[in-house]
Amino acid sequence: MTDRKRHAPIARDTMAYVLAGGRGSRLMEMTDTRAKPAVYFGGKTRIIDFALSNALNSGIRRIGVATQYKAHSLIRHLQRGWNFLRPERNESFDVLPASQRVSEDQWYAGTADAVYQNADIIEDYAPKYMIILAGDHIYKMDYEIMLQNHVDSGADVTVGCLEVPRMEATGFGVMHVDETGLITDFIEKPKDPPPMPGRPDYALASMGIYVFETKFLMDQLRRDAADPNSSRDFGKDIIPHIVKHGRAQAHSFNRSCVRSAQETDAYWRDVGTVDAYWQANIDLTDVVPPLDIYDRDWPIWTYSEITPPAKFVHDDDGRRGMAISSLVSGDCIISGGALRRSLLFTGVRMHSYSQLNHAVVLPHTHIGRGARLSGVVVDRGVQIPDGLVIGEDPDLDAQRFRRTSNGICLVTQPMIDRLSYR
Ligand code: ADQ
Ligand code: ADP
Repeated sequence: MTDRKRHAPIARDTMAYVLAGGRGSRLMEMTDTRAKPAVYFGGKTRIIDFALSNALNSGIRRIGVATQYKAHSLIRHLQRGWNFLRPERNESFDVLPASQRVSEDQWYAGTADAVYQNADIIEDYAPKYMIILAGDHIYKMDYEIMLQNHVDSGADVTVGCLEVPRMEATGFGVMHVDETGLITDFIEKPKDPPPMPGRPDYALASMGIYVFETKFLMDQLRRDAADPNSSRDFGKDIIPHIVKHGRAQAHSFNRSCVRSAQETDAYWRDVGTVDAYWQANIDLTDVVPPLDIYDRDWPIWTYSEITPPAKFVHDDDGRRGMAISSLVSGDCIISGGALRRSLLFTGVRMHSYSQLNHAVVLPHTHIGRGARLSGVVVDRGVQIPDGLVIGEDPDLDAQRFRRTSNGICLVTQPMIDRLSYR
């Protein structure tokens, strides 16, 4: 890392607590076997690596990850890639599966409960501050700036927020703030989101990121746990309660988003649908993508297999192995196939005369001879049969695969297996 960062003690006195238990059901079959934070993104990384890398790059050295839904793949990834923080250096990395630690018949009821059930572990580490994060968004943010903002304002809680088009705000917590940034009202997932003053088409949305002093947070969680009407959720219960009875401050993502020289916009994506997932991956094939994953000042850490280089086999018999405007990961062999505007994760094999166009192909997938795929997301390990065509006949695609209203097809192995029975 360069000298862009100076690690002030405030980050070292903070624990990042990443909520990674949700399924992300709008990603359809991609989250049948893994939680959304474990979904592959960008060629080498998984979605959760962004929040974890932000924490690490911000100077935070205590991290807890609460898992629940289909956590095996996520836990394996965390153990392989994120287990380097060391207790002897006052660092810690804890994977905290819902394990009925408080009551024997309960999973994490909601996001607040996912913290409350591990209160003893957190209090044992005694960090002065807690930053609560969601493990399912793609963005680069310096949390240290938000932590400093929290300390400076003396608020009870600081909520990360961004401006979103008003009609897209129905899936968020939406807030009103006064001219000092004090949150005066907070509505979780409003049907008709209130606009920002002077900007009728925009609403101020919560990113689901919160900073608290640990002691205050624990007091709130205990109070909430005693309330039989609470759903034990930050967005539904904890934050609205503090807005009403205490001081909640908004912190704009724009103030602490990390941009490299090439990035122009503050980039934040909830890649929660097949369309959004496909688009955010394909965006990386732009000449100047809105998200710079090559920024050496803000590396996205991950576990990655050790792989041989990608290989392109191009021969004189007209079998052309080539990639145009594409990202190709290690251990891919493009043997006489061609890809354009596509992203291949590790270990993809493309055989002769196959073609990929605007394709996102997850690890260890085989693209059979002469297959032609465009506008697709192909799940891990799928064996695409020789000659299969996707993206040219909408009706046929919709019968065979998970086709979105934008015409993107999600392809999984069970869908391919069903083809051979027809
Ligand atoms: P949602 O997007 O609906 O709203 P939610 O389902 O509460 O998010 O999940 C937040 C995070 O917690 C996700 O990373 C999810 O994986 C995880 N999670 C969910 N349930 C969990 C559980 N029981 N145990 C452990 N982890 C769990 C929230 C806020 C909104 C805000 C949006 C921003 O409530 O106010 O606008 O995030 O995306
Ligand atoms: P096709 O793509 O024509 O169906 P193959 O996938 O068998 O055929 O590969 C053709 C060529 O690609 C091989 O002769 C070899 O040069 C290269 N190749 C295929 N697999 C590997 C591999 N595992 N390691 C190195 N080179 C490989």
